[in-house]
Amino acid sequence: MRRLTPRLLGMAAVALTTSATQAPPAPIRIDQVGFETRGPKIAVLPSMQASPLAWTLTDARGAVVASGRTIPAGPDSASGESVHRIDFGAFRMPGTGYHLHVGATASHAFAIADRPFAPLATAAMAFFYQQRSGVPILPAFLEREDLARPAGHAPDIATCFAGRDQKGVQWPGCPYRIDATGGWYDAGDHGKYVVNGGVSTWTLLDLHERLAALGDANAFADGRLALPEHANHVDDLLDEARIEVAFLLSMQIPEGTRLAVAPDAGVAGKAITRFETIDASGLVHTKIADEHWTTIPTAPADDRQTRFLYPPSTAATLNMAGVAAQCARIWRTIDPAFATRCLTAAHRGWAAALRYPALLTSSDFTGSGGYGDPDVRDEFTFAAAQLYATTREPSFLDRLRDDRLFTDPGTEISWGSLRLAGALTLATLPGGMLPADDRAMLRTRIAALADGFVAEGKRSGYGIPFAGTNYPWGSSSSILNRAIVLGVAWQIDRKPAYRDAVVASVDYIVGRNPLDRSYVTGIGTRPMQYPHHRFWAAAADPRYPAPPTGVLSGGPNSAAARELGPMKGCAPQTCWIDDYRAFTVNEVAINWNAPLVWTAAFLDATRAR
Ligand code: 9MR
Repeated sequence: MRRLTPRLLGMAAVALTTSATQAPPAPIRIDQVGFETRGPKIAVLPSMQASPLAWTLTDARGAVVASGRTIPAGPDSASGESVHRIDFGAFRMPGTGYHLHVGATASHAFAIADRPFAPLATAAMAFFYQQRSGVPILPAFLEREDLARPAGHAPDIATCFAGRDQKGVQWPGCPYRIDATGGWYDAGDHGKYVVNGGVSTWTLLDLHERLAALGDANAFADGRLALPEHANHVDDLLDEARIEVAFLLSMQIPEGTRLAVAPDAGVAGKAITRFETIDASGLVHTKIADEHWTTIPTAPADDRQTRFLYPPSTAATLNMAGVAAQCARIWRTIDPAFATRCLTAAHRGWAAALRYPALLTSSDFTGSGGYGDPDVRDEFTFAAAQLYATTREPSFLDRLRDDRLFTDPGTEISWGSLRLAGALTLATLPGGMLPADDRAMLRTRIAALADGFVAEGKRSGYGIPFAGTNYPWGSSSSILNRAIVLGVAWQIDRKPAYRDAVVASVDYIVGRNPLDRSYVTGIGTRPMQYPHHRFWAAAADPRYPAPPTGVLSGGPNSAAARELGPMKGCAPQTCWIDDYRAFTVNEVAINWNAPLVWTAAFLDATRAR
């Protein structure tokens, strides 16, 4: 695909944003999904006033039902504003058509309801069905008929990349092909990446395990989601996650396979000068993807690019091993044969990664994302954690202790950082599965991390547990992944501040932000409308559909967007534009929607009853 120059993006963006048919931004920022009847209720008002201002809350008939004074929070560098908070949590009357007012300014209309986050969780899950590869996307399971499409990449069978990469290195290819039909497309592109599939699937499977522990095991019971598998007597969240688990397994190299690999690939400062033939049994290919970027629009079935397998890596192998270990314990009773397949794959992957602990990913190929990760220590820890949780084999516990996971669980979850994901799994294993002192230490450290996030929420103008000013590519997920940590901390120790911070994170995502945006399509008063996606591409070509409901934008990207025309000089939380060409801020991805599902489902499961 042609990458945009800042100049092009700037021009295009102006045309698009002026043609948008949406309510103008409201000066009082709220969660546009609504508020929980008995949950926290915080709105934010930018104002230079140093002293508190009077606010009122009106109901659908315009009657004042609550009032109070704003809490000035002062200047905030993330938003570039000075802000006041409006805390109306004491008001607990469900209804619709509420407005907040300060002087002559008002919020959008909003609702107060017992379960505002349930529809968000369901809509966010629908994304995954629609990202499926290798199967037709059928009208019966869609909100609109125009979202249906024929199967893409059916089948998706490829051999290893052969030819020159961007740096002129000649790759030798391989004598075999792998059938990797199925799985989910990663994002707006048609690549399927094991590394990003790993964190996304971990997130959904983790949610599944946690919902049971939180007393809401039926949240996604069979029939709850619109899926072809909706009547197979298996939990629908698991049906969806299995699509990707199967893909991850398919990317594993069969026993007895020899393959030429580049030992210097991905090593900083080193060029690839040699290939070495190894026993690649059990390693996992990093991705299956197009040789060249396709343009927007391209429906998956119309992709005419050559697809290749890209070299195996230690990171991909350990992503697969960790998720396969999760699979082995979750499907043990549901589908024992599948669980056994998963466990075998996990052990084979682990053994292969130990044999080749430093096979890094080359980011020098065209046509697909890099997902290059120079540090695979956290992937080892993650896989060991999942394998230990499933097998309780002492060697994995030894490894986790050597890795010092119990004293240092990590600080963030992302596609390239899985240590904390492993830690969260272990921290809530049933008592007795981990030695008591390791467990206690780990839980203390996770609580400390969560306390730090809560403290950041107090420093952040918009009250989110992310006070920094570096908003990376996919910042929506950076915030929601912190919310996952807070949710797990709440599961361990029910401090209201932990859950409130999860609410604050979701509030931000669906409207309580300086752009007064819901970053989720079809959700809220001013949702994102023009994601970077090759099929949901109505903005590029009216013969293609507009996006479905429930798709999360990557969100503000301070690093990339500051350079772009209309966003030049933007404050971090405002470095975003609703333009399908702006892939650094407005793409959608499986690893971003997954934490949206997690947090929305967590809030619904743990609502005050
Ligand atoms: O989410 C990824 C982000 O962390 C990286 O900075 C960025 C550039 O390498 O790539 C993002 O992932 C993209 C992937 O490479 C290809 N499919 C779309 C993903 C979301 O933009």
